[in-house]
Amino acid sequence: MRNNIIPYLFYGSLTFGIWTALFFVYFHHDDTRKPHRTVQEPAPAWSRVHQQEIHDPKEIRRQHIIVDMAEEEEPIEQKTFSPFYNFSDPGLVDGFLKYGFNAIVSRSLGHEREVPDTRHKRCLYNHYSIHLPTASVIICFYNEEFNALLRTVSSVVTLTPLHLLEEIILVDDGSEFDDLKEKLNYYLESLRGKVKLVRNKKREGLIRAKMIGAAHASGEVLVFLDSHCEVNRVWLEPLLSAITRDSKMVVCPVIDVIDVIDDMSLQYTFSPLVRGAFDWDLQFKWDTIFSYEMHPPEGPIMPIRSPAMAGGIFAIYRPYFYELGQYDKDMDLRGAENLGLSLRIWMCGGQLFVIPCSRVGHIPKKSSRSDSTFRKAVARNYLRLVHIWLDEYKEQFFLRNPGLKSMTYGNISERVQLRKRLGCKSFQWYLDTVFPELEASMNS
Ligand SMILES: *[C@@H]1O[C@H](CO)[C@@H](O)[C@H](O)[C@H]1NC(C)=O
Ligand SMILES: *[C@@H]1O[C@H](CO)[C@@H](O)[C@H](O)[C@H]1NC(C)=O
Ligand SMILES: [Mn+2]
Repeated sequence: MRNNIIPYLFYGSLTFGIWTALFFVYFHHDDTRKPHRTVQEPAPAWSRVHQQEIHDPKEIRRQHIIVDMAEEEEPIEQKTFSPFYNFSDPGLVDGFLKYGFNAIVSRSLGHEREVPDTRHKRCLYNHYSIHLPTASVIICFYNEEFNALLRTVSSVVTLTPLHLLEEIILVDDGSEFDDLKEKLNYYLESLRGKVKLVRNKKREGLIRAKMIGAAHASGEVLVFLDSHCEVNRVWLEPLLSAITRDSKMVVCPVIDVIDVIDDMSLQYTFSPLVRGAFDWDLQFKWDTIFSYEMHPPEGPIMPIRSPAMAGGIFAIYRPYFYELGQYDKDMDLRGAENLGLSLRIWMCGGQLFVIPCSRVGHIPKKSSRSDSTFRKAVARNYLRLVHIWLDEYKEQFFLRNPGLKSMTYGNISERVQLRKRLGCKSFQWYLDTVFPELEASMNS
C-alpha cells in the first residue's frame, strides 16, 4: 500500500513545489536574479537517513536534501523556475525527472556551443610553458542527457591544446538510456584516437567508476570532470602548470554555473572566487575567500587555498593519486569521496588549491532520487569518512546526527592502515592549520 502512495506523494510534492516556486518567483522576482549563491542553505537532517518510511511530502523533501549532499544537487521542488517557461509542456517536467535539468533547452543547444570567456582579464597575460605534462581527462556518466555529455566532450576537444591532451576517457557506469549506446558510439567515431569509451559491465557507482577511468589512463595528470560540464578557454594549462611546480598540489578550476539565473536556460554564468568548505554535518558549502586573495597586487589570479573540493572536478598528478590511495573502494555509488580525498590531501602532506584562471562550467543538477538504497549508501560513505579521519572530533558529527551513531559502515582497517602508512597528521592539525573556521563554529 505504502509503495503505491509514494509516487503520488512525490509527484504531489513536485507539483506543489513548482507552484510554490512560481509564486515565489512572482513575488520575489528580484531575489531570483542574484548572481550566485556562495553559501548553501544548511538543513541536512542527517538523523533521518536511516528511516525508510516516507510519511509526508515534507519528509521527501528532506530526504532529497540528504541525497543531494553527494553532489551538491538541489531538490527539484525547491527551485525557483523562470516565469517565462511554458509549464504545460510535459517534456519539461519529464526532463527534470530524468536528467535533473532542462533537457529541452539542452537538446536545443546541441552538441557544441561557444561559452563566454569568464576569466579575469589579468589571466589573459599569463603565459604557460610549452613543456607541460600531458593530461587524461576522465568523465564518468550514468544516464546522462546525450547533448550535455557531448558538449562536455566537445568543449574539451575544442579548448585543449592537442599536445597536452593524452586522451579523454569516458566511463559509462551502466547507463540504461538507448541514446547512450550505439548512437554514442557513432558520434564518438569522429573523435576516434582521442576518446576512449569504457563500459562497466555492472553499475559500480561514481566512486569506483572514477577509479576504473584512472586505471585506463596514461597521461601524466588525471583530470576528472562531471558529464555535464563545459570547459572555458585555456582551462587546462593553469591546472597543469600548478602541478608542475608541486606534484603534491591538487588543483580545482573555478566552477562556473551553467544556469544560475533561472535554472531553465542553461546559460553559462560567471562565478565569483570562492573556496570549498563544510560544516559539522559534513555538508559541503562554498565559503568566501580572504580579501588578500581577492585583491592582491597582481590581481585575483593567484591560487586559493581550499579546505575542501566541491565534487569531482579536479586535476591531480597521476602517480600522486595512487600514492594517496585513490578513493575508498568500499564507498558505494557516490558521496563523501570528495571530502575524504580533501582531508587525505591536506592531512597527508599535500595541498589543495582553486586556480582562478582555470574555469569550468557545470550544470548543478536537481536530483529526484530518493530511494533508500541510495540514501543508505551515502550515509555509509559519510560514516566511513568520519571513522577514518575525524579522530575525537567525530563526536561533533554524532552530536548533530545521533541516529547515525549505531549504523554499520563496513571494514575500514585498510583505510586506517593507509593513514598510518602515509604518516598523516591528525584532524586537530587540519583544524589548526587548514580550516580554523570549522573549529570556531563548533558550538554554534
Ligand atoms: C505550451 O505547450 C503546450 C504543449 O506542448 C502547447 O500546446 C501550447 O501551445 C504551448 N503554449 C505556448 C504559449 O507556447
Ligand atoms: C578487515 O579487513 C582486513 C584486511 O583489509 C582483514 O585483515 C580483517 O580481518 C578484516 N576484519 C574483519 C573484522 O573482517
Ligand atoms: Mn555534477
